[in-house]
Formats: sequence, structure tokens, C-alpha cells
Amino acid sequence: MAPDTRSAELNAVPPTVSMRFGIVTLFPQMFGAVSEYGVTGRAMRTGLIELHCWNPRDYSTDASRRVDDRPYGGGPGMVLQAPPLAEALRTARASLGGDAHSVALSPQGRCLSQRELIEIARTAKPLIMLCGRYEGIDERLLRDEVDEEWSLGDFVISGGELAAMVLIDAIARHVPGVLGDARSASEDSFASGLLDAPHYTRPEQYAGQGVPPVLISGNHQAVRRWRLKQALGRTWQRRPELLAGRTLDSEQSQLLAEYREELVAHSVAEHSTS
Ligand code: 9D3
Repeated sequence: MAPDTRSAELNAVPPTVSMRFGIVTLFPQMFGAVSEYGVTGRAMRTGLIELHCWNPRDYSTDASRRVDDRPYGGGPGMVLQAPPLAEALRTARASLGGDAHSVALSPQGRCLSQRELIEIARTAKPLIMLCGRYEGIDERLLRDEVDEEWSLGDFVISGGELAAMVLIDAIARHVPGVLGDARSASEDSFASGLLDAPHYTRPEQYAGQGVPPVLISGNHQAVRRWRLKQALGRTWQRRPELLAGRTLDSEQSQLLAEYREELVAHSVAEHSTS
């Protein structure tokens, strides 16, 4: 038998693909950012997720391979033409399977919640993402060939590729095996609905500041309660809307009350020294 020259990374994984992404993009090389690096890079190399790109330019019937043209009605910029996008999307669908969900990434789309991203990973249906560029995509293509439009939020980026990569990363984290056993996605900040507690590491003294003593006390129960208190307090201060639709148990409401009392105590102490 030939020696196994594969890395431990590849030896350790099951061969099953859990989630397949199809991308329709004019800039397939951008996706090296997710397919080569970090958690998503490892998941691709080990076959837990797959990513395939289709370039509309390859489906243009134009001699100069053009895929955009001027907007009817006038105005600035260019619009992506329907025919090459339709051909690229149909090819992607034929390759990934007819049950694939297809979405266009555009500023007109709706925002997704963490809950929806988890559900997408759970169903493990192939996901085709069409990346918009320039001023936008011919509306008739959107109506006929995609199931819905998604956006990252109310700010402007230059095209759908970075949005698609953000979503690939956010979805891949919920595919079983993508994160190590030690750090499951269920421990993520948003899984608890609270912001994270603050983090500290060595050195123990930095810029005249120490580390909260409880974190070096070795008392695991005290550490757990301190972290929960910080998570509740910071969420209350920074993102109060996350606490609004939520009932706290007795430990949580006691810890949040303590956090608020300590805040008042600290601000009194500050003012009495000045
Ligand atoms: C809404 C702004 N448009 C009218 C002036 C111009 C325009 C800006 C950016 C048209 C397309 C784009 C490209 N953006 C995306 O493709 C995009 C996007 C975004 O800009 N913000 C948040 N999410 C996304 S997902 C895709």
C-alpha cells in the first residue's frame, strides 16, 4: 500500500459532504478568502462543505464576453444582463441538484437572523448565491430564476461576493464537525442571546491594568457566575433590545441587579476622588 501522505487534517474526517454552496460570480477568485483560510478553509479541505463557482462571463453569447449593459430609462452605472446570469444559474442548479435554494445578494434583500442561518445548515439543502455587481441585476432574472433576495444590512458594499462569503462562514459554523468538539457553535454569543463576557490572557499586568481576580481564583463556579453577570450587564448596557423580549431566571436577574449596583458604586467612587 502506498504511504499516506495526506495531512492529519484530511485523515481525521468522514468523507461525507454536509453542505454545498454554488456561487454565481464575476469574481470567483475572491472566494479564495473562505476556501483557503481558517475554519471554512479547513471545512472545505476536509469535505464537510463544498463550494463551486460559475462565472456569468463564461455564459455570455457576446463576442467580447460582456455581461452588463446600460439601464433602460437612463441613469448611472451598468446593469447585469439576464441571459448570461440565467445560463450560469441553470448550470449551477443542474450540477447541485434541483432541490437547491437560490438567492440573489443585493441591497434590496431582507436580512437574515442567526436562527435562519442555523436552519439553513440543518436542512443542508444546496444553496446557490448570485452575487450582484454594478448598479444591480435585471429584475426579470430575479423574478424568474431566484427564490429570494438577501442583504447583510442597511449599508453599501460594492457587490454580493463579500456578502456571500460572510454567509458561507456564518452557515458553515453550524454544519456538524466544522467547529472542533471543544468549541461548538451552540456556545456562540448569539446562541445564548447575550453578548460575550470580556476576555483576558497573559500577561497578567498590561498597561498598568491587572486581570479581574476571580478569573485567577481557580473557583470555576465563581468564574461562571462572573461571566454570566458580565454578559447580562454588557447586553443591558450595549444592546438593551436583546433583553427586551426575554425573561430572566432568578440567578440572572440577581446577577444583573448586582452589575447595576456595582456600576453605581464605581461611578460614586470615581466622583468622590475628583
Ligand atoms: C442601494 C444603493 N444603490 C443605489 C444608489 C446602489 C448600489 C450599491 C451597492 C447597488 C448595488 C450595490 C452592491 N451591493 C450588493 O450587491 C450587496 C449588498 C449591499 O450593498 N449591502 C448589504 N448587503 C448586500 S448583499 C449585496
